[in-house]
Amino acid sequence: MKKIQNYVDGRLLEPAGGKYLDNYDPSRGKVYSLIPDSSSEDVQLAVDAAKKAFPGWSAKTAKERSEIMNRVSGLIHENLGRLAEAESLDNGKPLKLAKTVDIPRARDNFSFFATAILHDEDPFYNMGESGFNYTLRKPIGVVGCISPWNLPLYLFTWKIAPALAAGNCVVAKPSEVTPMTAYLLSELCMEAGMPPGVLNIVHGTGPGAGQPIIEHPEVKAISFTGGTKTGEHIARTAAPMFKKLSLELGGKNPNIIFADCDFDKAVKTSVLSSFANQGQICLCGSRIFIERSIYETFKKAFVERVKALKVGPPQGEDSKMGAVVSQAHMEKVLGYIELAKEEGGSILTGGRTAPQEGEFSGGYYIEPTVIEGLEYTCRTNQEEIFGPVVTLTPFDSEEEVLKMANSTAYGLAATIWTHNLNRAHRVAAGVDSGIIWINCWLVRDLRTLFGGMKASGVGREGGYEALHFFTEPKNVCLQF
Ligand code: TXE
Repeated sequence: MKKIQNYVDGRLLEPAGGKYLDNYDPSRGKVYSLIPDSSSEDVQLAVDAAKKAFPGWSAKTAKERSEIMNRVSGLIHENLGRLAEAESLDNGKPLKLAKTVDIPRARDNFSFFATAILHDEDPFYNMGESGFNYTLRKPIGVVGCISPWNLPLYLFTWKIAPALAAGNCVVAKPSEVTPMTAYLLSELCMEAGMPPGVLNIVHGTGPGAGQPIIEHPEVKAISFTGGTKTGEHIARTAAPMFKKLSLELGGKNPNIIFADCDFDKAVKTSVLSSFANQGQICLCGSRIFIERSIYETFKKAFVERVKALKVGPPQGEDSKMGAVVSQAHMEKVLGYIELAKEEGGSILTGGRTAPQEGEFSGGYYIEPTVIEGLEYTCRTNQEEIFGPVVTLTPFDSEEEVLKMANSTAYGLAATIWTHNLNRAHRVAAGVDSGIIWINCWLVRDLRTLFGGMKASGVGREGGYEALHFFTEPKNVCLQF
């Protein structure tokens, strides 16, 4: 049984307490590896290593850091197949998705920030006779990066790359549910010649290994992606210590479809935005609002396409959906489907587990599920399900759909389908979301800001937002 190890001070280490957790393959429902059940002792070793490495790493020029990070990016590319297989096995997502989205994006996260630091500019304000001001950005020091299980290496690197590029040293904890690719990345970092202690990866549970990171007095900033509840807890712990906080949390995203949309594209893309990664992407559009005049036509076309989605073993060539990430998550999602029925919803398709044959019979598979007939205020439409479940709701006016769309505690992403550009920009301005797509979904430019408002988080990731989060800027004013 493969034993994953921590990556501390440039070496692969057993957890100090010698304890391990089971790591499941969700497609078979079986334990296939073990992960360190690390504690504050392991976190202390990692913080000490990061502190020791910080002077050397922050003193390197942007070009020197860029070269090492580009080597990591190149090694991710060279190992793309192996990393994709590991990701698919660990998370349950289709292998094709890991190969075309997750791992290429992890590679690009490293190369993007490795080059962004070569082009970053800081303001200079000239006061003429009185002198001038310049912004001096310094890396923060030792920072904590904590990531979730839905896009494991994609989101893990989305945090550590800007942190490292900006000159910080990192203590990182991937989700205990999907630790494998972060472990494989540590081997690539060693191969790339990343100096010991610059990146440290401590595996374990939230309370066991995550909590010691967020409360450690020498970890000066925390970048977190995960559930809103955990985000609240991290904020409560870190805020009184005046740590910089970046929280990318849950979502309950509206997908707003006007009658004048590009109908075929809206249907096709909505299937993707509803069920990609088994609906386990914080950007998925789980509440579909359709202008009443096309409601029945859209519903028919959408449900037909959803019925055709094949749920199967992740390595299956024609599997469009794989397994959800864990037994606990499957039960959570199925619980919400039961709740939807109690709240008066009717299941148009799906609503059950999708049991597989043979070695995959123990896996966590759920049919893509479409529900209509619910009040926009009911729990099913207000709470994050984070699985292959969407609801359909008709609307009669822009005002009404904005009221419904903005009615949840969340404010992460939104999609708007219309050819009326005035309306597109008006609705984009009116919807409480930090990330908005018009006539498309999940089209990403890494230079753009990324993040949400309300219960979807605090701060923005992406581009220079991320780099600047991981620095302390000073204004220096000089008089002749
Ligand atoms: O996230 P958690 P989970 C949503 C989704 C999901 C819910 C919970 O609704 O059902 O969040 O998912 C670490 N101190 N999203 O349980 O618990 C934990 O070990 C420090 C949306 O996976 O938030 C893991 O590494 N760290 C999200 C990370 O936090 C702690 C994607 C996320 O775990 C900790 C995933 C603590 N006290 C889930 N407790 C998105 N926005 O993309 C936990 N952790």
